[in-house]
Amino acid sequence: MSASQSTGGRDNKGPSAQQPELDALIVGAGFSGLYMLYRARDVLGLRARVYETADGVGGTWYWNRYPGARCDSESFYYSFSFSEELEQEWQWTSKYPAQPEILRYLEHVADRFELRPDIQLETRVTRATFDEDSHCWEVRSERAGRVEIIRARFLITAVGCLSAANIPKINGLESFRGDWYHTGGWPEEGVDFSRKRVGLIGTGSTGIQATPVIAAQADQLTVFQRTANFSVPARNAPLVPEEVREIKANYREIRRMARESFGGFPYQGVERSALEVDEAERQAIYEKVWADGGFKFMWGSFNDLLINQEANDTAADFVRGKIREVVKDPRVAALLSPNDHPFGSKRPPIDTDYFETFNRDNVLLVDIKSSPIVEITQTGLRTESAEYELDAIVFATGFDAMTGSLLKMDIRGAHGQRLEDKWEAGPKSYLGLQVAGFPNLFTITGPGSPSVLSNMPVSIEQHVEWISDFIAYLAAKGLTRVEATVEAEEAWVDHVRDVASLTLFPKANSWYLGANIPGKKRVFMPYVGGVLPYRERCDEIARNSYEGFALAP
Ligand code: NA7
Repeated sequence: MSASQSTGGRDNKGPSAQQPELDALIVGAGFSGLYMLYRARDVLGLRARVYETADGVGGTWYWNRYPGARCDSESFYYSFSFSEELEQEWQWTSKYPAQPEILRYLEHVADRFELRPDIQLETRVTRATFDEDSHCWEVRSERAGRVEIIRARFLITAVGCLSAANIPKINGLESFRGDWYHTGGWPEEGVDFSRKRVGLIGTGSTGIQATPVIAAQADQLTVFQRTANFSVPARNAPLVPEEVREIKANYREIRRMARESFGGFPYQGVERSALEVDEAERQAIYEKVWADGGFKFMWGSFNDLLINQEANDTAADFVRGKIREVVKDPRVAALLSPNDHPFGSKRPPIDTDYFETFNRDNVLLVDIKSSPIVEITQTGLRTESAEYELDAIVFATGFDAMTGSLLKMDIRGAHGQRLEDKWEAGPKSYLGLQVAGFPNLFTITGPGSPSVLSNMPVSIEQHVEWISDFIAYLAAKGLTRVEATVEAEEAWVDHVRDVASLTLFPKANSWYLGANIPGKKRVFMPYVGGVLPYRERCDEIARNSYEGFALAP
């Protein structure tokens, strides 16, 4: 099947029906973009290309090189499942892989499947416009100061959910004489904090990972905390040969379990409420999962922590108790104890010695909720009540999650509608895969899909495979235009909201809701209905001749 046949090329109608240079333009070279390219090019035989802003592949794992950057999911399931050879030949070295190891893995994937010739690095998409005459996307990009324009039948975004850095606007930053960094754009050569007084703003997963590592290196670390966060010990450890053998022998079953689970993790969830056991048993269960470490504290303890406030309180109390046990200064322990959101309603960090770090003499915790930051000065940072001398500032302040990286591309759909306008009141999407009014655009792990609430590679593979199957279906039928209907989109958006409202998630000011970005509409963006039900719904839609999509020749 030739490429032009494969997407039903319209071949004879003059300039308005001009053939696109590409069948698929994929934006982003992280997990999603690499696999999408492989499927589009090597499985479907399409003319496909990846554009990537960075000068290397890796996406999130290219950019997030901050000290302590590590995956919160275990290596053996935070990885691709599509190639058994890849599974068998790659050696993970630790339970929770550090950033350099994941980056090496993704570089290996790019090399192994010879993806690099079709990946154009240092290329930033600056506008994408749908051309109704040719049913193509006209994509404008910049590379080394030069503007390029290319036409593609399908535009597939693989831009990640946490890629648009949130650097808070704080007066005086430009006057700061020291160095400052955002964790999501860390210098490739690293940063040496020895003999430095470092200020770190933000106590999400990133700040919690970075704090112990920076504290061990710097002269002084001051952590500026706006909201105290729950965190569970990771209990990271090297993988021993026996474990590796066991994992490699059981990969098919591991992958099946992950795909058929709620969150994309290859573990059985538990079927018991935190309220159906007595206090002694509950504490014993929490102690066990706390000792095991990681996300197991959430899914391996009780099944109602995210839907029942009373159940949740038992987990929150347990974690607060642990913070008091670990942190020697009761005043600091109290400040580190979250009290304004349910456990797990913000993305739960997992850590290595986070709370312990506040027992160090060179670490200071500053509460910027009661005394907010006023300005950054030439020599440090000033809050309402004190001034701090700093040589370097680290912004661990997160991302304009889920929508930020999509909106940055200035996507314009049918009739010139801008995605930014369409999403003014919050993102709307059918299945998190397509947006009504934006034909031939597919959004891998877009808002409205499980994405950030799941083990990402599982959700990424599901999306990539579903999109590939859809494109193959369109090609087989000679169709060149596909668009989610407004009705299907509205129904899905309602469903996403309704399911979220059954949970405790909306009670937190989290980035899931856009609450971290001033002015962003408060809408719960990911789909909380679970990886398996979501997959089943997507598959059912495909079986029903892609109901909810309008298809045209
Ligand atoms: P997060 O989870 O969004 O955390 C950002 C942190 O920065 C959080 O503590 C915020 O406090 C704080 N923050 C954000 N803006 C400000 C301002 N303006 N002033 C002070 N403090 C601020 O980002 P991460 O990078 O840690 O993690 C992102 C995801 O990456 C993570 O969930 C994993 O999925 C991987 P707040 O809580 O909003 O009061």
